[in-house]
Amino acid sequence: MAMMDVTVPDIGDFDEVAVIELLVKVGDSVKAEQSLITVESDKASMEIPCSHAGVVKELKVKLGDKVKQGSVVVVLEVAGASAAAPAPAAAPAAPVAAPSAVHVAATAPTAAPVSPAVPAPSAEPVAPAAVVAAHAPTQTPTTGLPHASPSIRKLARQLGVPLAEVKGTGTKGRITEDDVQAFTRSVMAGDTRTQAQAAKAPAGGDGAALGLIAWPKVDFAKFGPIERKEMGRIKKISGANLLRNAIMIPAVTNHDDADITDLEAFRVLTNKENEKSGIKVTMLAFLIKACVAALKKYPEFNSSLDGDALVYKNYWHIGFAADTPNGLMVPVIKDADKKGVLQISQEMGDLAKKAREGKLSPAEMSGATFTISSLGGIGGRYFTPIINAPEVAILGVCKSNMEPVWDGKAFVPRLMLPLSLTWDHRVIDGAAAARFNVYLGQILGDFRRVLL
Ligand code: CAO
Repeated sequence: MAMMDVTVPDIGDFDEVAVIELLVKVGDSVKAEQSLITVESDKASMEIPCSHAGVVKELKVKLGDKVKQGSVVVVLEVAGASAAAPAPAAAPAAPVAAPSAVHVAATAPTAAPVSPAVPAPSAEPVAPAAVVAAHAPTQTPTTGLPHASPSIRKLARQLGVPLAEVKGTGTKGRITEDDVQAFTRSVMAGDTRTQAQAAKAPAGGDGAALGLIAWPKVDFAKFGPIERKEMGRIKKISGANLLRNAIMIPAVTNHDDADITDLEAFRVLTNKENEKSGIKVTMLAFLIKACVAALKKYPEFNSSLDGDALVYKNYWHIGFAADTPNGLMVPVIKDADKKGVLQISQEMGDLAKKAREGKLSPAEMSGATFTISSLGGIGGRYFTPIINAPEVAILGVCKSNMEPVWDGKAFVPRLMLPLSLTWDHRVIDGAAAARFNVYLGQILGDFRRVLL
C-alpha cells in the first residue's frame, strides 16, 4: 500500500473553479475514473475524476474552496503496483481531457475520447456514468457543457438522464428541473406501451425506456436449485405503477413520532364499549380521521398536479394499502371527513375483506386524494412509501412502541407511533411537510384538536 495525491487535472481555460459538490468522503473506496468532486465556473460545471482506484484517506478540499490544475483533491491509499505507476493526476499533462471531454466522457464514453493518459478503469464504471452511457446519445455534443445546478445534475444522475441531451429552458439556457422531468417524460412517452402491455412486460423491465443499462441476466440455476413462478396480474400492474411513481416523482420522506398513549387508551375503551357490535377499531381508523384534519389544514397535500396547475380537491377520500394474497391493493374510504371512526372501521374491515378475496370493484379503488400505508399490525420502525400518483403525498405507519420520553423532569413511558410522510417536492416544500407531520402528531396526541 502507498499514499498518493490525486490532483485536479488540466481543466481547460479556467484559472480557478469553485468546489460545489463533494462526491466522496474519507474511508470511501473509489474506482479509477470515479468522480471525486464537482467544480463549477461561471460557464460550466464538471466532475473531477480519480486517476487511480484506492481508498480515500484524506479530503483536501471542502465546499466553496477554489481549485485549479494541480490542486490536491484527495490523498489516496493505493495498492503497491498502482502507486508505483506514474500518477497521471499529478502529472501536468492532463490525465483526463479538457472539461468538455471530462463531461462528455461521463455521458458518452463510446463516442467521446478520454485522454489516453487515463489509466484503464480497474473495475466497472460507477453506476450513474454506466446508466447514462448506456443511453447512447443520438449526438455527441461537441461544444460547451450542459449548464445546470448541482441539484439538477444530481437529479439527472438519479434518473439516468444525459444532461448533454437536455434542452435548457432557464436563463442563458440553464437546465431546470422541469427540463429534466420533461426529458424523462418524453423518453417514457416514446415507449407507447399501454398499462396492460406494461403489465405484460418482465418485472425487471429492460430499462430501454429510460436509457438504462440492461437488467442483469443471471442463470441462477448455475448457483443452486431454483423454482420459477409467474407473478400474478395484480403484482404486475401495481409494479408498473410503482415504478412510474418512483421514477417520475421527486419524492422526499419525513419521519416523525406521535405520542398516542392517550389515544390508544381511548381506542381500547371504544372497542370494549362496542364489543357486541362486531366492529373492531384499529389505530388506522383514527389515523384516517387525523389525516383528514391535517389535509384540511394543509390543502396542497390533498391536491394533484395537472400540467402547470394544481387541482385542489374539496373532498377527502382516503386510500389505505391492503396486503392481499394477490399483492398490494388500495381500497378507498370515500368522504372520510363525513364519517365517524366506527363507520370508517366498519368500511375498512369490509373493504379489506373484499380486497383479500379479490372482489374489490374499480370504483372501490378509485378517487383517493391521499393514501395511508400501515404496517402497524406487523412491525418495523420507519419506511419510505411510494406516492400513489396522481396523489402528492402518502403516510407510512409502523408499529407503536412504548418508549422513555423526557417530560422536562423525568423519563416517562409513552406509546410512540412511528410515522413516515412521503411527499412530492414539486408541490410541497420541506417546511410544509414538517408542519403537516407536527400537526398530525398534535392531533394524535390529543384527538380533541380534530374539533378545533
Ligand atoms: N401499532 C401497534 N399495533 C397496531 C398498529 C400500530 N400502528 N396498527 C395495528 N395494530 C394492531 C391492531 O390493533 C391489531 O391488534 P389485535 O390483533 O391485538 O387486535 C393488529 O395490529 C392487526 O391489525 P390489522 O393489520 O388487522 O388492522 P389495521 O386496521 O391496522 O390494518 C390493513 C388493516 C388492511 C391495512 C392491514 O391488514 C394491512 O393489509 N396492512 C398492510 C399494508 C401494506 O401492505 N402496506 C405496505 C404497502 S407498500 O408495499
